[in-house]
Amino acid sequence: MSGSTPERRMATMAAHLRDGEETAKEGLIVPWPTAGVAAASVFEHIQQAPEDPILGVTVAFNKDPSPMKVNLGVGAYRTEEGKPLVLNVVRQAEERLLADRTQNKEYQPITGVAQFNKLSAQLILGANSVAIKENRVTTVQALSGTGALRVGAEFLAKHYGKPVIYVPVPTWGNHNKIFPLGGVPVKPYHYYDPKTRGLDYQGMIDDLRAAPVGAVVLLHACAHNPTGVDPTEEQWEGIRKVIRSKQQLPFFDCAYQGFASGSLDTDAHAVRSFVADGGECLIAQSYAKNMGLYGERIGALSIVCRSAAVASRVDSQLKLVIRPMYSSPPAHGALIAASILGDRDLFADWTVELKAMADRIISMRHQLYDTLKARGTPGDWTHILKQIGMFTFTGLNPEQVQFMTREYHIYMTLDGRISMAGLSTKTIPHLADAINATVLGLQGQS
Ligand code: KET
Repeated sequence: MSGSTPERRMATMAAHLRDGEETAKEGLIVPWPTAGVAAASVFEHIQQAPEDPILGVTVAFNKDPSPMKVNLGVGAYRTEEGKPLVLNVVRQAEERLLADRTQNKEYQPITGVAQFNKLSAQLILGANSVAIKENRVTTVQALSGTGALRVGAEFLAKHYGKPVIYVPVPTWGNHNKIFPLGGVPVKPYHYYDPKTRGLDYQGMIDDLRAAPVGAVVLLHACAHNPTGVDPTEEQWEGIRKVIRSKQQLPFFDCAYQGFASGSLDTDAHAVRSFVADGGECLIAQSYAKNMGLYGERIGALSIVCRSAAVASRVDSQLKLVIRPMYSSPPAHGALIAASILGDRDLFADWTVELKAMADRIISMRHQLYDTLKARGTPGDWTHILKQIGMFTFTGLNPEQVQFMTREYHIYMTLDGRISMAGLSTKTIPHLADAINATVLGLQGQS
């Protein structure tokens, strides 16, 4: 109903309620709202919401009938044939679970599958982690990386004074929604320098120095999304020193362990350096990408504390955050991940499959770079080779992106990010043609 105001809606509802009282008195049962009253929805005022900037790209892609369409929007791995990949180790783990007749469908504990939690902490912190040995780490199963961030946010909102979280600019778009909705306002820190297409290290350090003592700082553990730009080991050391000197609280988002370098340990370097200094931090882990378990929604939140006693109390409070939110997490993804993490052979096979995915992405970087060079596309495209992880932050602007979608049916986020994992040897020439055309076309107009 256009022109519906809150006052008018209240009046309509009040009229419905009066009708209801009268018919109740008369002993009649009528559907609500009563017959004869023009049925206006109590939701009439609701506006159509825009699609999500990342997942909406897939929605648009699915509607496009063109046979040449390519989806480089969402960060989801595809094979050379452009198909989603279920890892062999995942299939094997599932077969074992299916064959195991002792498995049941009971509720999991509020914090999830205990073995999964233990193994997840070991994966990110290292099997010989001192913090784990001292029982200073509490880990809860989460609904993938997003759920881990959200539970972490609500925990901080409840128990960390008046929290504020500093996030890099740019960052994964959902950070800016998860934290405020979880009760933690977001503030920006400098991260990416569009001029160099690299890290604005000085800007980042200056902003962290200027941020309040005790502020929470969100750090991408590796393979920064969307830029693909990570600090060097030396720069991580500088960042760590500033954060610790200001008693700030690091919150690592680790959605791509293994995808940056191909090695699980190398990609855990930043997190481990912050834990090795004895200080505290939060870590959100996701198995969506590195085990290809996107739809299973499996991840973990770890909180590294100063003592076992504090960790135990933190754990008890995490339960109070989770119980009214979704009670307890689903079992299947956790059981798959725990089988892989806990079995020597499956774990070894997993690292091989993970490395193969990372290598294919790196090979896509080289092929795209070489093809643009061969086309003579104006511009310096070396950032395609230098950037790390699933994405290339191309530097293309929203008009160029829209042109490529309209004319070439190539789908990507408006910020010019492309998922390298969505490319194949077959689709690279098409993408290079599109980039070439948009760069030349817009240059021609200016
Ligand atoms: N953190 C980062 C940095 C991230 O890129 C993602 C997903 C997540 C967390 C959450 O993933 P989850 O599936 O909840 O474990 N990023 C891709 C998918 C998405 O936007 O949901 C993406 O950027 O395409």
